[in-house]
Amino acid sequence: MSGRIHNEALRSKVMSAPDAAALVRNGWNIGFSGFTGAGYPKDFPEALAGRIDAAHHQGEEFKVNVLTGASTAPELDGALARTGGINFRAPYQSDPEMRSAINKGISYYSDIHLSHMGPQVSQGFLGKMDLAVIEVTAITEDGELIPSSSVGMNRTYLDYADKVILEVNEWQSEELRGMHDIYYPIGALPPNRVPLPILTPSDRIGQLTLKVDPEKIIAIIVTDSPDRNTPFKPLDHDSKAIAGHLLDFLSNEVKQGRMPKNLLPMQSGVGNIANAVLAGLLEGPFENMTSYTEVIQDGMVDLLDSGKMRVASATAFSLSPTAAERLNNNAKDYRDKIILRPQDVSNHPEAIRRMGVIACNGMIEADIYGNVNSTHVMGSRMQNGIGGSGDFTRNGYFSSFVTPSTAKGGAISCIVPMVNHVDHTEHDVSVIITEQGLADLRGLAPRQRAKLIIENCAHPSFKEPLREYVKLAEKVANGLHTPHDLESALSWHIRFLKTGTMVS
Ligand code: 0RQ
Repeated sequence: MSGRIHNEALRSKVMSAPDAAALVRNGWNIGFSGFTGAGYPKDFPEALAGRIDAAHHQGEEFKVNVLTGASTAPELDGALARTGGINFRAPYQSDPEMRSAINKGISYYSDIHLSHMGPQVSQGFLGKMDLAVIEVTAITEDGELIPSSSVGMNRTYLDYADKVILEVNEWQSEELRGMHDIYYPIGALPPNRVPLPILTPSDRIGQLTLKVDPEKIIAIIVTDSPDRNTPFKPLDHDSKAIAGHLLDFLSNEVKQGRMPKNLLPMQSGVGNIANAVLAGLLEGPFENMTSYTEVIQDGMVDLLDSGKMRVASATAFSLSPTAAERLNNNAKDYRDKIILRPQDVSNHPEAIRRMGVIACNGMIEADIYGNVNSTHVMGSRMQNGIGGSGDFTRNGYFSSFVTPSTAKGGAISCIVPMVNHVDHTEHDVSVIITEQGLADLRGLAPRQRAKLIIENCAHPSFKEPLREYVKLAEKVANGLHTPHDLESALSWHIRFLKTGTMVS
């Protein structure tokens, strides 16, 4: 019996993962904990996958809808997608098996802004929630839940699901207790919504635990497995160059008096480049920084350790194995520096706009006018999803997008005449950065932006073809505000699909 279940009555609900999976019915809408590979249930999803496989072998229909906070791990998205038993998935995912099921048309996928997910579930837009499966660190004597390494959608799923299965994960440090801030009033629906009283990233406004109606708990599983925790790639030339351009830009903003010396709260997306930007900040001149973001990566833990960053507010960790170990062993030392909140608070437009958050996210491609595609490859294939990038981009003080200027060994230009899909429109994008340089688009009209993006950000081997495109577009377009040649605007993508390269 786990020493982490302090409530007497709930101890009788402990069972094996396969026994818990046997309680699930075909067609259920299931809300799982988990955000960027942290705090997802470790054993139940594999057991459910076994149940789905067994049903399929018997020739029975068995599919479920899988809702999460954001991306999870092979043990959840991978295991369930492999069965072909995911009918519908939302929101952000990044698992190769899940991606394949989406792109083969086996699973429907709805790519919802992460801050919208809570309200949409509460409003019933995604249907009735049958089950919540939530990883926790421990259960208190009075039956409240100590969250684990992510909070994500847990408050909403626990409130709205008919039934609840808990995974008590003994791998998670018990000293995470005290790091969370769960604000309940924000779950109110219109016309009863309330203001979000966060004025600075360090503000604590809620309680330390999640509430659950004990009557809803149908099973408790005890686990002891680590989060996904993938190592970051060593910093390469491109990511260092991109980080350098952003840091120079921020220094200049301070010099111009447009930002305080300690900057404004930083948001940084997932991935190696985002981590490189954080590493750059470690070397940079800024002190006393804060972060209001959704994920805490290694670079941010380093900034907290160095004292350069005072506080980081997020909804989840996304750490390498070494950083996860460091955090797990010293969790209590981070309690006054790290706050984990539900994702409808960490990504709330009101807080992001009020505090003037600096947004920095990865992208697949940008076009010459500043529209950004974060999600689609060659028009139709889903890569991961929009995640929280839209929450921060639309509402931040300014928004930057980063990418190497080319992909697939130089065959693809990440600066194109027209994006093959738009996630962030030209109206929301302030700055585009590649290893080549930075284009500050603020205050510019489309044709002025095009010149800057091509000259500052495109790879040298694609600069001339982009200039040629602009010349042609200005000749044939039906207007000179955002000139396009509609016949060839997507020809670079078509060429890649036909020949394997955008190079003509
Ligand atoms: O493909 O894996 O087959 O090699 O896209 O690209 O360069 O490894 O970059 O890991 O930083 O991801 C936009 C996907 C960038 C990510 C995206 C191919 C490339 C590779 C990945 P392979 P890289 P990253 C915070 C905010 C949206 C969500 C977000 C993302 C693969 O940043 O998902 O920002 N962002 N959330 O080869 C075709 C191009 C390409 C391309 C790259 N132009 N055309 N393929 N690739 N550029 C987090 C959350 O919200 C939870």
